[in-house]
Amino acid sequence: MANDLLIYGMKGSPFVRKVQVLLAEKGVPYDFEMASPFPAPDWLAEISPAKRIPVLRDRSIGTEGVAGTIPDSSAICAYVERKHPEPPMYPRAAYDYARALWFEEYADSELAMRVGMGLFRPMVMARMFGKEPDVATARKTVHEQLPPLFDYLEKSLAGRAWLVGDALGIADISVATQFVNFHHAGAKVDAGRWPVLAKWIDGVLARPSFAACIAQERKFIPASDVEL
Ligand SMILES: N[C@@H](CCC(=O)N[C@@H](CS)C(=O)NCC(=O)O)C(=O)O
Repeated sequence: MANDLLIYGMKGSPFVRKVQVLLAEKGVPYDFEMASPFPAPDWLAEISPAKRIPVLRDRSIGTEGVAGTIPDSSAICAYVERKHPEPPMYPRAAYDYARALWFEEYADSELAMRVGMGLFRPMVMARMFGKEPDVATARKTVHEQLPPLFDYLEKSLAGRAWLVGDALGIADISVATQFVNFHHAGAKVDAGRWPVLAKWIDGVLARPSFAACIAQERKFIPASDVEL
């Protein structure tokens, strides 16, 4: 029997993984259908006007066309939280709730732009599309673009187990999923310079929810041997 929830997307996308991890943490089963936005076929553009992945379909609402679909990982995660509230992945208290949304937005924009365009595309996607990796761009991203963001995350995590509140939540998932792509590109957070961040990344990515995604992705994203 098909599950109610169906994710359209590609494994390896940090936004697709964000949704997969949230569902896994909640123990919600889902189906997965491969959909590439490079370029988006007409049926995908219809349900994803921005021509991006992931898109969620809730089959209990609609099984064809736009009915029952929601584009955008943030909208999808918020929907899943309402539909499956336990365990909560968004803090209850107003201020913590807003802080969690801020970290989600920061990860999805600032961090994603640098890791995605400056590292994952030049290193991993270049190889996938049969091109030479652009190591110079990747090194500039790792050594010049990302350190100020790592400084901010190091400061935000000081003395805490999680980015917001006292349990893993949407803030941690959104930020950590970007570090999976960072690792796929062959980069490593310098634990001497950012000890708190490096430890937090190791802990979050070791959770079964993330570990299962990473193991699947490793099958088609070979480890990089280029020193960044
Ligand atoms: N804000 C969107 C971003 C999704 C996104 O950018 N996905 C990438 C794949 S990782 C995509 O579909 N890119 C298509 C393109 O750049 O044309 C979300 O959170 O879902």
